[in-house]
Amino acid sequence: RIVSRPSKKTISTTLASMESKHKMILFYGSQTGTAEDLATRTANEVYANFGVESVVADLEDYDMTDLIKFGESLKSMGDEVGKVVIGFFLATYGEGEPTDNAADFYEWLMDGRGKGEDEDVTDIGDDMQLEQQGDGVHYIMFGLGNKTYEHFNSMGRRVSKRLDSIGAKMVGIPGEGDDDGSMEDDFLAWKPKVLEALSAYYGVKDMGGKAGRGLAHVPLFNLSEESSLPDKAVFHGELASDHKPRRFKDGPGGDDKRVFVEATAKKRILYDAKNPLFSHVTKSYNLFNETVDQLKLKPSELPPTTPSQKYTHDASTNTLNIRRECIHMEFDLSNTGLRYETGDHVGIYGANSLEQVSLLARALGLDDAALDSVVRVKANPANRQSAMAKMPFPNPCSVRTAFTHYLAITPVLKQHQLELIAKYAADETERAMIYDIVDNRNLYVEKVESSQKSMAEVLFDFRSVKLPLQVVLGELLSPIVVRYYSISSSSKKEPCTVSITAVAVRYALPSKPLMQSENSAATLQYKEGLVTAYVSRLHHKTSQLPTPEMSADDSTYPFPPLPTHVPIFIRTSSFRLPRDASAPVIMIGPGTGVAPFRGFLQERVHVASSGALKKPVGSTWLFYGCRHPEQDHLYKDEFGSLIATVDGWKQSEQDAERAKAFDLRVMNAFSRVPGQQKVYVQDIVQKMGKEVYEVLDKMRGYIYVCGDAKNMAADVNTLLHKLAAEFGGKNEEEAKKWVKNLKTTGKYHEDVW
Ligand code: FAD
Ligand code: 2AM
Repeated sequence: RIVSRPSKKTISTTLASMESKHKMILFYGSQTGTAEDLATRTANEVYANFGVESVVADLEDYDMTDLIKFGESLKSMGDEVGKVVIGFFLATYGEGEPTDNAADFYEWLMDGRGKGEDEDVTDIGDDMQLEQQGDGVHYIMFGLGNKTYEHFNSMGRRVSKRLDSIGAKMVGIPGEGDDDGSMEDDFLAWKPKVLEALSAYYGVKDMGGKAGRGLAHVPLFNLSEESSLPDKAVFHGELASDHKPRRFKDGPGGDDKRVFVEATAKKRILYDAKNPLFSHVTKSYNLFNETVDQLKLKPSELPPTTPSQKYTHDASTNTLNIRRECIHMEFDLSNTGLRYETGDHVGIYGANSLEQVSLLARALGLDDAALDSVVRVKANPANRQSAMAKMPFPNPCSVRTAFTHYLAITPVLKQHQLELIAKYAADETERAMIYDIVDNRNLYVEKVESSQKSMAEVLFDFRSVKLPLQVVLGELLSPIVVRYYSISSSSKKEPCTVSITAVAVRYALPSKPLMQSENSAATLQYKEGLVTAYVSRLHHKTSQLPTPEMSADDSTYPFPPLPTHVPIFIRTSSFRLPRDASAPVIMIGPGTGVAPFRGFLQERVHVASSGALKKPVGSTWLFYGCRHPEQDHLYKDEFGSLIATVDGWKQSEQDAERAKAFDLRVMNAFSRVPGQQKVYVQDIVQKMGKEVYEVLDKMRGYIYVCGDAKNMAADVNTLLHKLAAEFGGKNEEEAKKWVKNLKTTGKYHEDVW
């Protein structure tokens, strides 16, 4: 089905609209916004340091076949018209794949083919070869990846190799960021080297760094107040990609003024990251809500507010008890045209809490009237980067809306943000202290990063800093980025519902005021994750919903939709059950890693119960791990009743055939039962090592691993090598090959984070 898409821009037209002699376009292939953020920071520095205008661009918005044409035209023009550098900031996603917005570019570059504006793949010439057609293109490359994945940074590496092979030339050295270590450190190490190389290539003097500190900051945007706009012309948290108020249907009422375009039979809407569906929550319940993590406090360390859902403070023992909470939440897809497959991910945009917004407002000295004033972000003619800069969020909107729905106001402040803040410090001692932190990575880690100080917390420490609102809104704060969740429902069983299984991120860290002496006492600051805190707020707001037990009663289901709309979209994954349901599957998913396997189990039982299969469903083994059987055991009853269903079939004469090979088992590992040894999932897999090996080696079996990437998935991978040695008699090389072969033949899948 063709869905309208905006026409693509070209490199040539963008370059033609830029004024400086030398120019730069920085393309990003971003899944969570980090690549875009690093591209933007590089663009700003290139402009500030060299006066070279730099545009940041989404690969998806451009017809990248122009890369070749423009290389040729540049060659024929010669250097006197100015030099152009193309930047690539490319994240590697999953098992060495491009991010969604880089997929077309990648396919074209590798194959010499491109996608046109519609769905068709348009060949640029029959099987056109790009060999040597990149001659004239100069580029810089920063790849973003994670060393725990086998295909570390394969996008950056493969694209560089391909560009070099067609004659393009890299300026400076390639950057490689490792999310498992510190992306920020890797970027900061690469940046000065590439700036030096750019300075040499453009033949311009570097005016940036410390030399630029004496210069006043020229804001990228101006703000105008729009006090008389009707409500309908104002954004209230919608996430439209075109950044223009549209004519909407009426909103859902209540205090939520956002308005939504809904798909109809006539008009299909393509819901994606840039245009999410505002979905109703149809069900929500706690899988656990335990008081566990206990932190001893001094009386002075009591956090400012005590929302009872998240933590409690025991004054008699001065203990902060943080609740661990896991939420099962369901979203409605009915009548939206939006579909998913079991194993896909759902992207969710969160919103900041009232408390966080008020805290930042206080730090900035904004009263309620200022927070509710409607503003429009406009290009600042005094800053040449401005005309081409992307609007930071859909506006006009109120400052409160921007802080609530669009901007990430809680993350730890980064060094480059502090550098900009320093320009607005009136007090010299404070300014010097900020620059000390900016110039000394260790000091930054000790003073800011280790306590995850947010913008509000930093501003409370530096009282002489007076930030103009347009700098806060337009430059200092980054947009809220989407978080992904493994869908925990089966599309076959529940085609119109996606569910998530999310554990709330909550912790407390000691924090000291930045301007106080070394010996001053630290206070404990309570912190929480943006999207899981939002999901938890939604859950507690919606906990008047029927409980899961009631949902078994058909008369109470489906529930009336709540006046709650959550921006979501579906991201396709390759984490799929085998097409042939008779193939045996082994699933390993401790903690919330069990999420997709709830969907897998539902699906296997559903297809077996449909009776449509020629062959019985194959063995289905889930290895699950958690801390304690009575505390955080997810979906215990639900899995128990699925097993009971299959056992029931086995007992019945009529159904015994379909259940014959359907060996459905859930095996548990508990790691924190007092008086017992810690048991992890890989321990119980090892106990069944021979059977597991045989399922994979002899019975066309599949293995799926979901959850923690850093330790668990790596440990399971190591175990598979051990099983191949122990039960397959393989030496190290052969075991490696065996595991690799499982992966390349699509028998070994990981969904890890
Ligand atoms: P954020 O605001 O992003 O905060 C998290 C950050 O807080 C961390 O990165 C860290 O910097 C900081 N932090 C956290 N704890 C501490 C601490 N103790 N000390 C210092 N700093 C700390 N999550 C699920 O719950 N269920 C799923 O099914 C699931 N599936 C996923 C699938 C994929 C493909 C991916 C990529 C992720 C998945 N996640 C899942 C993780 C999820 O996307 C979010 O990352 C997670 O929920 C946290 O988001 P948040 O916005 O609440 O926290
Ligand atoms: P722990 O926190 O008690 O160490 C879900 O988080 C479960 O995964 C918990 O029981 C946790 O145990 C366990 N876990 C922690 N590290 C693990 C690892 N490397 N491999 C497997 N399970 C692990």
